[in-house]
Amino acid sequence: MPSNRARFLVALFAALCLLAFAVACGRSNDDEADAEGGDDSTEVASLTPYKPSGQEGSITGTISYAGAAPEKKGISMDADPVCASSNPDPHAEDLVVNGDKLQNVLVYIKDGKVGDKNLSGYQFTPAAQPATLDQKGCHYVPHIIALQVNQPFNVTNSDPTAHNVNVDARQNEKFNQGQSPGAAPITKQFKRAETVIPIKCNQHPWMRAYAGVLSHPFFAVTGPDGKFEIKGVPAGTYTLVAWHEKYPQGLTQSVTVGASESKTTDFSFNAEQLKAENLEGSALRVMPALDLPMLGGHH
Ligand SMILES: [Cu+2]
Repeated sequence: MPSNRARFLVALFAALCLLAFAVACGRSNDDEADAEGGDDSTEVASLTPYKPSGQEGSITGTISYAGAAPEKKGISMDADPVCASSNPDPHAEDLVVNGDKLQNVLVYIKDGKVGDKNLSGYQFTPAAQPATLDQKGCHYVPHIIALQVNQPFNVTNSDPTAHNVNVDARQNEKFNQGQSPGAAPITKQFKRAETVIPIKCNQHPWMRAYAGVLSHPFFAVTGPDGKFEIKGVPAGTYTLVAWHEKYPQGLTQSVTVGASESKTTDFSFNAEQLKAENLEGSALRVMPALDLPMLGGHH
C-alpha cells in the first residue's frame, strides 16, 4: 500500500510539474509577444521625422519586356453570370505586355542612405488620402496598388454582385470580408511595411491583386507604357526594386540621386527568366513575404 501511495504521489507531482511547465511556457510566449510589441513602439519613437529640404529629386524609368511575351490568356467568368455578362472577352492580368513594355510593375526604394543616415531611420507621414482598391467588372482596379504604412486603405465594390476580399498579409493583420453590391467601403490600414500582400476573391478565382505597403512614399506602379515616376526623393543612394508577380524575386539596381536631380533608371524583365522562375517552383512565390519591415537601422 505505501508503495502504491508513493507511486501516486510521484505521478501527481509529475502531473503538477507538467502543468506548471505548461503555464510557464504559455506565459513566456505571451511575454515575448508583449516584448515584440514594446520593441515596435521603441523603434518608432526613435525614428527621425523627415523634413523635406526643397531639393528632393526624382527617379523615372521604363520597364521593358525582352523576348516573346506569352499570348494573352482568356479566362472564363461563367462561375458568376453577372461577371460574365459585364465582360464579353475577359483576359488574365498576370502578365500585361504592351509592345515591349511591361505594365503592373511595382517599383520602390527598398533601402538606402540619405547622407550618412539610413533611409529606414526616417519617419514619413502617411498620405491622408485613402488608397482605394475597387472591384469593377469582376476585376481589381488597380491590379497592383501601393500605399504607405498607416495610410487609409479602402476597398470598394462597384459591381452588382458580391465579392469576398481576402487579404493574405504576413506582417500585417489578415482579413477576409464579404462585400455585397452597394455596401460601404471596407476601410483598413496596414501597420507594417510589407511587399507584397496578395489579395484574392473567394467568389471569383480569377480575381487577384497585390498591395505593396511601404514605410515611405517612394514607390510607383508602371502604367500601360511601362513608365514610372517616383517623386520627392531625398538626395541619397538607394536600392531600387522592380517587382512583378511573375518575377517574385524582382530586379534590383543601385541608384544615386543628387540634390534636385531627376535620375532615369530602366529595368528589363525577360521571357527566358520567366521560364526559369516557373521551373524553380511555387516555393519562390512566397519570397516577397520574407521582406521584413524596415524597423532596424542595420539595412
Ligand atoms: Cu469577386
